[in-house]
Amino acid sequence: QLTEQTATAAASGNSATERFLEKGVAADSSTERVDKLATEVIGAVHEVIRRNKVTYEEYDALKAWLIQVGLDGEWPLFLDVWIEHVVEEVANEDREGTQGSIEGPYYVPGSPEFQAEATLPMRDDEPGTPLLFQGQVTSTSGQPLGGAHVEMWHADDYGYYSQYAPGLPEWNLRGTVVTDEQGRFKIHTIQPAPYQIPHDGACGKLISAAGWHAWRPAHLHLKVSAPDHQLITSQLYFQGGDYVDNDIAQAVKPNLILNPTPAADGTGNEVTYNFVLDPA
Ligand code: MBD
Ligand code: FE
Repeated sequence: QLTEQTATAAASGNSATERFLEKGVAADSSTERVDKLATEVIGAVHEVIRRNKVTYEEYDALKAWLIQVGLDGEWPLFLDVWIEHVVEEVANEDREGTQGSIEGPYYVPGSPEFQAEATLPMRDDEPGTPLLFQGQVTSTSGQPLGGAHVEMWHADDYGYYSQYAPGLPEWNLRGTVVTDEQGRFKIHTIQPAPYQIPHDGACGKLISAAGWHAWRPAHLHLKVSAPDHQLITSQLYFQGGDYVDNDIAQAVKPNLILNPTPAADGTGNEVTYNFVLDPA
């Protein structure tokens, strides 16, 4: 019998921070670009302070809170929940193929690879409604993309991600499925539950102080890639699910909502969703 184990803000936050630092990020922005962006961001903050007559008490509270975000390892969480969706919007505004969404803080590259039809790694008694997620990957020119990689990762029925919560097998509910010659894939998994972001850390403190809620709708994360094509990072949601209209991370788009139907073989649900990749 599986028991619910709590993922503390500090534990999942520090894993996310470590993972991100390993990525080794370098933007080669010019001095002019850095000057412009930094000046505008700082100027926007000044503007908020003047307009709202921010007090020293509030300034000190902000300072303590910003320090705490770092100590809790919650910068990846904070940025991906409240900022990334606008970066994604700007980055992909010219795409003609399938729309995507934000990556979020819990992607891990290098998940186990499977051919065309596979069940994501999961526990023998993995709770949740079985879901068959199937489809085809093509290019915007209509060409089927065989050998494309469909990477999927998602939370379990309790809302926990492997490698960011204690007690889960390393690659639980994470896998890479390689499409067949016709670009087709079939992924057997379970439907994830809505996800409550950790609320015992600095981000949770902001949420309760502001009277917000901490929930994201149930979602599947995906990265779809093929040689000579632009990678799509996406998330898919479930029609009628809680928080689909009220995602704290503002990462839901109408085209990203699935409507699964009872599976032909009688076990759980199935849904078809196709990906169209822009040329690189
Ligand atoms: C998640 O699972 C997620 O996808 C995002 C964007 C932010 C926090 C947790
Ligand atoms: Fe997520």
